[in-house]
Amino acid sequence: MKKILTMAALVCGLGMAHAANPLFAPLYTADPAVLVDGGRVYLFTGRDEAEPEGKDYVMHEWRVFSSCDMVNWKDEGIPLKATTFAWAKGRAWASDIVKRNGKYWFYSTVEHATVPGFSVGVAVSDSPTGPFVDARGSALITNDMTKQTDIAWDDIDPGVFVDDDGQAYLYWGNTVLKYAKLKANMTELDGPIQAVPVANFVEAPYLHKRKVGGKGLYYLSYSQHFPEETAYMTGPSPVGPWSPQGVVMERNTKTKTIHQAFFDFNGRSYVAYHNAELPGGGEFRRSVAVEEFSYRADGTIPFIHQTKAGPRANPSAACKK
Ligand code: FUB
Repeated sequence: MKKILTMAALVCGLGMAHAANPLFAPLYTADPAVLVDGGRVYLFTGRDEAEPEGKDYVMHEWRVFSSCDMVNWKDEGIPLKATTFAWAKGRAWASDIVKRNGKYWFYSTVEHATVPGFSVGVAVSDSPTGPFVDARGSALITNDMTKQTDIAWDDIDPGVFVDDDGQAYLYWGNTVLKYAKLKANMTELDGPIQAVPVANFVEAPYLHKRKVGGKGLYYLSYSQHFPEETAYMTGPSPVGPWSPQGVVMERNTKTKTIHQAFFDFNGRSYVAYHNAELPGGGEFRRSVAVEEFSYRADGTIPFIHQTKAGPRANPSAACKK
């Protein structure tokens, strides 16, 4: 089946599409998450299936695409669906992925079937392209575990990060930013859920780290305001204290969300995000895109403009074909 999809995709230009933003036409995709592994970049997305006049997200599955050069992308299929989580009602919203001890851990938003509201599940696989299975058999975070707001969608958008000392952190949230440590098994929280006051925070928290001036600098990026723009803060540890650094990507014109993921691949730096610039795109028919950028010498991120051209070719000699 996967082979047939790949052939079909080749014919319609998806299987090894030339990178020009937005990526992955004719699919509508959203909420990028990125893993670099074996010299190859794996870009995970949600899939928007709303009709042109749709009034809400229709999202049942996640997709994964991979590239050795940021220009040619291979459709790796559907690594998991909302139905992978038997306790979920559906709604395959934003996700994030990390590799630990040779396994791939996928944290994702889904609506819970019995605990009202959205929740976070964790799935695991031996391969970045799946198939993934539910790692717990139950939600990791449910709406009733957090009390800062009454809204049903405040426990969405997990962003996972494993620090060099092996400690894993999960950030998530809508309206209120939250985080918790994860145990080494990656399937249990390790300590209390902490709320982080961030002015204008909406959603899509994403933690990454770089070495700047010989020291680790932590970047916590997120969507702020609505319609959303991408902002970030920096800090000396995975839990701050955080210094606001401002806006790095402008809001979209055809959808109110933007959902970023920062990553380095083969010596260059990138941000993945979504807009709705594919033909027929709109609020619930979004499309993932990628931009290359360079950090300033002091580690700060410059304002990044959305482009139609997308990244330059960056062939990775280490890429496992
Ligand atoms: O895709 C559904 C929701 O829209 C995500 O969870 C948010 O980040 C926003 O992009």
